[in-house]
Amino acid sequence: MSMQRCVAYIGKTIRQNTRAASALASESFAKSEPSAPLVSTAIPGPKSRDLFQELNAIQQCGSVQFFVDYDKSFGNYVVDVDGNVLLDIYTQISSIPLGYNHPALLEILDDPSNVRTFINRPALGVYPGEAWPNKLKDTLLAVAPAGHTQVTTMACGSCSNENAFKSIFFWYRDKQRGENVTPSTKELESCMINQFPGCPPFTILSFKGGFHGRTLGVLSTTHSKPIHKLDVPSFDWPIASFPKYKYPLDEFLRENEEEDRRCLAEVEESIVKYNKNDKPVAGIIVEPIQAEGGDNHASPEFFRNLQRIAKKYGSALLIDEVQTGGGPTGKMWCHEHFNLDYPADLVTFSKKMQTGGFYNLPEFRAPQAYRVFNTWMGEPSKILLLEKIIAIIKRDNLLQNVQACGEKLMAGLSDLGKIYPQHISSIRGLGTFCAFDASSPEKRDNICANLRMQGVHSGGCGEKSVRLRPALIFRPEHADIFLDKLNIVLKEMKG
Ligand code: PSZ
Repeated sequence: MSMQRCVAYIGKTIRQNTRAASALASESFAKSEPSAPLVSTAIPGPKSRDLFQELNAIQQCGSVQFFVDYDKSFGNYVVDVDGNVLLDIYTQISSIPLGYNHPALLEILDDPSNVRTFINRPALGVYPGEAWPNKLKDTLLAVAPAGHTQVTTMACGSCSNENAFKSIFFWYRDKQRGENVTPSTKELESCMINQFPGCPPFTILSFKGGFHGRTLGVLSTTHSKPIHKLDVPSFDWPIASFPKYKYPLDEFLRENEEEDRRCLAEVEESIVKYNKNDKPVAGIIVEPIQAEGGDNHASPEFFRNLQRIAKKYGSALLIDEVQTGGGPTGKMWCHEHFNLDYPADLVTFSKKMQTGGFYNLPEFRAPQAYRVFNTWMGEPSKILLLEKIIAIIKRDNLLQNVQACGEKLMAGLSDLGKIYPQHISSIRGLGTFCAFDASSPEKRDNICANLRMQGVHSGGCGEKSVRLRPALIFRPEHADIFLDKLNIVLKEMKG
């Protein structure tokens, strides 16, 4: 056998063995999972309600839906403390890629050196461990969006966006400074009392319906619900309309293209206006699919043109992949569906990626140390989880699985939309990142509540949408269960 053929043969054998191992792993995984939902009490049940009283005495916990038994939850099923077994298509607000108690993740703790990573939490910006550069290369950089070689970890989605904004502002100010990047004494003094020129009036353009977090800076770019913003001072930063499409998309091509043009014109007008008023638009932040705001999609053309506008006016483009990143749209990064002319300047992530953080092009690297910094700056044990998660995504072809399940979900939802047009409409999705609209906010809440009593835990978003955020290990048989239960709920619905 020639060397070349020998290498090809070994490669093939490894691939076959890996596929066999993967099939076995998925089979035994499926066997350990409950085969169907089972609801035996109201949800929240009596135990959840008792625990609620206990917690409520300590903190405001009005957002708690039910208490979870994390020992019993497995795979795609979350089990509550009252023993109800729910097919979870909301997965901790879209944050657990491999479901509950995945054996590969549990195995991580069998290795003593991993245990040490869990207990010795470093201040990563000053004392990273020996393995840290390689771990970043093997995980976050191995799955980086094309063109990205720089990554900084952070604790959560909000603080990733906060620090991405700061990186944009540093970049923008240094562009203005030109050759002489040394700040003046006046700048250094005025920044200490929140004044110009040390604190320049730079702005970030965001979109109506966008959600980028709740901390004080990014909250100025969050516009999904008044309750997030009420009573909190905000920056006067530009806000443009995000497309609101008519569905099905192929029936409303002309209208939706016109909608793209309307929104992009608003973006451009806002930039011109703010730039003229000495509030330069240093950056634009956008979700590839507006999630909290109602699963609002925009076309690849919209995003390509948005990037062209950003370039034209010298503003950075920050794509917030906190909810869309990590595979639920069938690609690791949702904006990879858009075929942009250039890499996005910055891409933020958290949720399914286990750690918060952001990718940035080299020119967006903070110009001095300690300018993007905090005590923990991420968490190495989360990278151990991410390392395994990425390996399982590859081993089990989970992105292909997401695409196949997404097609099944969309086909099933479209069928239900035809049977119950009075109840559900505007069915939309990419991969398993799917949603549909109910006929009113109350009806949406009813659908989610009734689905839960049927054993399916879903989530709402926007004004009247139901969103699906299953784990990447959600399989076609889970899609069947969900569609079957939704059919029961819609059949029983009045009005
Ligand atoms: O109600 C809330 O605070 C929720 S419910 C879902 C989220 C927040 N998502 C968080 C999120 C996001 O979806 C996008 C697109 N960008 C930023 C964030 C903020 O992330 P965290 O919550 O980790 O700070």
